[in-house]
Amino acid sequence: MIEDLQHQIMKLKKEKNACIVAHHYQTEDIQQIADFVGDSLALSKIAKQIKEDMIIFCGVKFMAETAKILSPHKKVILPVMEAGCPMADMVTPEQLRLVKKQYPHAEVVCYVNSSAEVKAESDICCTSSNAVSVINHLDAKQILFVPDQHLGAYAASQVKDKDIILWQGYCIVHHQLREEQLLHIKEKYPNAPILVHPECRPHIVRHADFVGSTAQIIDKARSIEQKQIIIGTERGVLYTLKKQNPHKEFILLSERLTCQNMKKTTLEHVRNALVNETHVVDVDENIRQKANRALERMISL
Ligand code: CIZ
Ligand code: SF4
Repeated sequence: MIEDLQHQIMKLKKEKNACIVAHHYQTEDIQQIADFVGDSLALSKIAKQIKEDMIIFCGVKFMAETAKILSPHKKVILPVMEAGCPMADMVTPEQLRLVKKQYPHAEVVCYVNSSAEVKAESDICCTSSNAVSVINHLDAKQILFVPDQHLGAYAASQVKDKDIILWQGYCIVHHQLREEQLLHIKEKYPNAPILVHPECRPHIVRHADFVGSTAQIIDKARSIEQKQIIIGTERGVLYTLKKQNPHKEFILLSERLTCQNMKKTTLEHVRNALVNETHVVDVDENIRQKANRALERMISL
């Protein structure tokens, strides 16, 4: 059944001249049929380069929107419109405009996990792989970082001479990790290095041997000699980790590391997306141009 659907999708994809991209947090059966699997930075760059006219974006809404902002002439399809990101919803353009007034000299750095409207209000975007270098690149001494307080705090711990004002957003998946859980696992696997995502809270990041985006965690795991590795990010990364490192064991910090929004997309949805060309992601042209400036400024670094 899964194979039948996957086969059907591969056929439709060719007929429609479509490209399927998937984030590392998608289910395994989706990652298997994707032309590209990556973190949000890699997927934004890929979306710009692909030759096909249509992009089927298996991820959450802000990611498909980012692809549309960068590739306005392509048809970008999000198979499930309700696949959102609660963190992205934790900042609205109205709220951001108000807070910007309080800090007129600050530059606004916006994590890509945000709406097109919020990106349009920002000076530059960043992802979890480049937040530190983006901040270091800016001349401003004061930075307003939205919406992830944990990625912002992690970046602040890595840069000098900058006053970083944090928004109070967070990822509902990574935020729930408890220090006691981590200490318990660390006791059980004392020699296993701990690799975590910067969306985790500081009391988790403090114990980590490595902090990075999904793609950076995957790269790091390949170069580690130990056979057991502890992972502090969404379970979808386990697919690539296991595929690339068949002789290593990956221990997830918590069984609850599942992003329900990332898991909304099924193979049936992808098939229907190709057949019906739904749901088309569109961004108002005025917003798109402003958001594009913030994204392109990041990409050009
Ligand atoms: O949504 C997330 O948590 C992202 C964008 C993770 C990543 O590192 O790609
Ligand atoms: Fe949003 Fe967290 Fe899910 Fe990423 S893992 S899409 S930040 S809720």
